[in-house]
This record gives sequence, C-alpha cells and structure tokens, in this order.
Amino acid sequence: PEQPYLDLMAQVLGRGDERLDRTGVGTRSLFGAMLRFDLADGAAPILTTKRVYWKTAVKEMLWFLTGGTNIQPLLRDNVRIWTDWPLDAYRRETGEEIAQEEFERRIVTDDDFAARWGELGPVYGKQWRRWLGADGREYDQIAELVRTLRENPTSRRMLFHAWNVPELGAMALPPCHMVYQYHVASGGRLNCLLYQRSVDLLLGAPFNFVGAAALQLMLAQQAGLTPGELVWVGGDVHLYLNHLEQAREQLRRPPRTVPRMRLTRRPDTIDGYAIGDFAVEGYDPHGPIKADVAV
Ligand code: THF
Repeated sequence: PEQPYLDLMAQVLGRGDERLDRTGVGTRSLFGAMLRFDLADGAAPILTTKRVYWKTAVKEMLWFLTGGTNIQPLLRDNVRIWTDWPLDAYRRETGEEIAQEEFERRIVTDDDFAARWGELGPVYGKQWRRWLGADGREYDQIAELVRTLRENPTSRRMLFHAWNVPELGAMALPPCHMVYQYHVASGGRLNCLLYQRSVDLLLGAPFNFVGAAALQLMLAQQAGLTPGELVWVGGDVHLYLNHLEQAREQLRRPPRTVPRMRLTRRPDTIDGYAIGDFAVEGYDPHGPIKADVAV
C-alpha cells in the first residue's frame, strides 16, 4: 500500500523538473499525482519505510478541528512542526537571534508573547470552523459536513475548503491541503478525496496522509459509517534538493506490514476527540529519516 508513494518518490527523484522555489532551497517537481489508500479493516496510511510520528500528525489534525490558529496549544502538546514560521517572523521583525527552544518556551509560558508571536493568521482551523462570510456570519464547514453525512449521504457537496482568497495574504502560509471532499458508497463506506496543491513529499505528505485518515475515522464514526478509501491528489509534488539523499535512503528500504489505526471511544460530537482515543497497532517501521523543513 505504500509502494505507490515510493514509486511517486522515485519519479520525482528521477524526472522531476529542477527549479528554484519560494523558500530558496530548490526542488525537483512533478505536476499532478494520485495515490489511493484503502482504509478498510483499520488499515492506516502510516509509512513503514521510515518512522512517522503519527501522534504528532493526529494532534495537528485535532488542533485544526479546534479552530485554533495559534501554535501555543500545539507546543503545550509537544508538537513543534509549526514553530519555524512564527520563529522566522520573530527573528526577521525583531532582529533577535533567539534559539528555537527559548522561543518555544516563551510561547508556552507567556500568553501575551504567544498572542503576539504565536499566531499563524487565518489558516486551516479558522477557515474550517469559522469562515467569515461577506454577510458577516461565521460558517462552520465541519459541523455542516457532519450534518450532511448523517442526513443526506448521497450529496455531492460534502466538502470543506481552506482557500479563502481575500484572507490568503494574512496567513503565515496559504493552505497546502486545500479541499477535502467526501463520498458515501454503498454499504456505508466513507471515502475521502484530498486535494493538496503543494506537496513536500518527504516531510509533509506522510503527515498529511495520517491527518486525513484520522479525520476520516472520526467523521465515519460520527456519521455511523465505516472508513473506505482515502484518495489523495497532489498538484506540485516536490522533493527539496536537501532531501534527495534521504529519499534515496527511503527507497532502499522494503515496506513492512501495514499498521492499523482505530478509535477506542465514541465521543458525542466531532469536537470530543483527544489523542488518547487513537490506537495504532502493528506499527513496526524502519528507523526515522532526519531532514530539515524548508521555511
Ligand atoms: N512547509 C514545508 N516546506 N513542508 C511541509 O511539509 C509543510 N507542512 C506544514 C506547513 N508547511 C510546510 C508543516 N508540517 C515536519 C512535518 C510536518 C510539517 C512540518 C515539519 C517535520 O519536520 N517532520 C519530521 C519531524 C517530526 C517531529 O519532530 O515530530 C519528520 O521526520 O517527520 C505540511 O503540511
């Protein structure tokens, strides 16, 4: 099940178009790709060819669902994958060469500091739960989705979107995983199609698969459905030039048995989940592969 991911990685490595990107690091890039993960019987898209910190990815998804856009709760939960963008802004604007650990410590312990420097702008959580309409109302796309999954599962409008055009400029980073569309197949299987416009194939994609699958499990449970397929579509799929060695290393590793992920409890609402409600079994990956994230 992760072989198509590895094949895509090999394609990007072998015939990706080399170009300079926004971050200045440079990438090899291919445009347009699809991967399909069958989540039936608990199968989880957690890669085995390197250790994926699946709890971090699930915590990130739970944070999106809270509607939050400040990194303070993430850091309090020991999730550091969003620190680089606020840290970069802090260093740029103050000229202070603060260490990442010190910056994170101040975000965690000082609410005023967190309010000023930990904010990412109107990113995922805001758009998913509180999209501000031209009518001044806030729209909760997730609550609406759960309602439709329950009441009108043949709908072709079951989706939520984060690409809020007028607010893009205020975001620390415009959304990468932009649209999640859902589909209920016969037998009550819940399928998801995730469209991701920009894909950091080595570091980001493995997290995005896990986050999307976790969300699919929660939505299915809330709507009385069972998880079906996760269809992932990538736009600009790239490997950063400082990730090529890591990609080659990963491609040398044979995939292992697919792990399972399940929910251990059924909360009353989509807002009731916590990291302890997720159990992963049979996860026996190869070792981690270290790489720097491009900011
Ligand atoms: N920007 C870039 N360049 N790549 C991305 O993947 C990315 N994201 C989010 C926003 N901007 C992005 C941030 N997500 C890691 C994982 C996901 C991230 C950012 C960083 C990361 O460093 N993972 C390491 C360590 C994990 C850990 O320490 O817990 C790993 O080995 O997986 C994609 O949505």
